[in-house]
Amino acid sequence: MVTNVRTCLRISARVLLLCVIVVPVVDAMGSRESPELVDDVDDIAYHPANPGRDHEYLDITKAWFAYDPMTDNVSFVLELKDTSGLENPAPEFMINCVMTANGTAGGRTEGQFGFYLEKRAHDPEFMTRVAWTPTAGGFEQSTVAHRFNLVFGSEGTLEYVMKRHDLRQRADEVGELTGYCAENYWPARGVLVPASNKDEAASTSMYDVTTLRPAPGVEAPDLSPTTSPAVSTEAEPEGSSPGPEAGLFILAVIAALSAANRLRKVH
Ligand SMILES: [Ca+2]
Repeated sequence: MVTNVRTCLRISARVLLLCVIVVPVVDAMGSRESPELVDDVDDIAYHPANPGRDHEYLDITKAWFAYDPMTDNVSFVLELKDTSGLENPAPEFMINCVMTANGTAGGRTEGQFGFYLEKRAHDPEFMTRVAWTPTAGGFEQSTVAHRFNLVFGSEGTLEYVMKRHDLRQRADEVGELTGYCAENYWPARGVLVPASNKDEAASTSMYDVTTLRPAPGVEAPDLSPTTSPAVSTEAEPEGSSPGPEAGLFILAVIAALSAANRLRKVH
């Protein structure tokens, strides 16, 4: 019996040593336990003219960038208090989540990443987009390929999975997150109540995307759609997506024509 125990201990020690040798050194990014952004809970600003209440999918609680050394992918994750309401949201609400992160190189801001989610009123589809807007070069946006996952439930998340290579082409560091989740009420098509329910959040942390190390043997990052029960959308070809800005523009035009309201035009 004692001999067996000693044998097991020797084997365990060798396995542990092997693990220490094989596992690469990875500079961790963020996680749910170590987020970049932490925002108050139950701090949605509900507008008196907007009938939406208890819409906890607007309540931003955390956000972080995560790194997967097995795929060499980087994910931006936005945690909301409860995303259950997004499984079957009331059609009268147009829902937007917009988060931006600065991209820097050598301490200089090179541009801004934008992470977008939009569900138009009377349309059950969710649209997502990741865009890069350079500081120089006429501020012309480009689309960053991504895979989107929406996890429903308490502390549910919006996740944008991207190739680290695509981030590194544009910046060495990402961070300084700022943005919001908001909704507008459209009781009927073309009739907008211009009053938003909204939660805003921001942080100043930065992540370095150059010093991360992929696992040995990683060659082709996988951005193929998952088969999980969560909502998943494929990356859209560059230039083919109308994007949330286009959606807002269309909504603004319809509202102006129908209600003669003066609305802000968003490009
Ligand atoms: Ca919040």
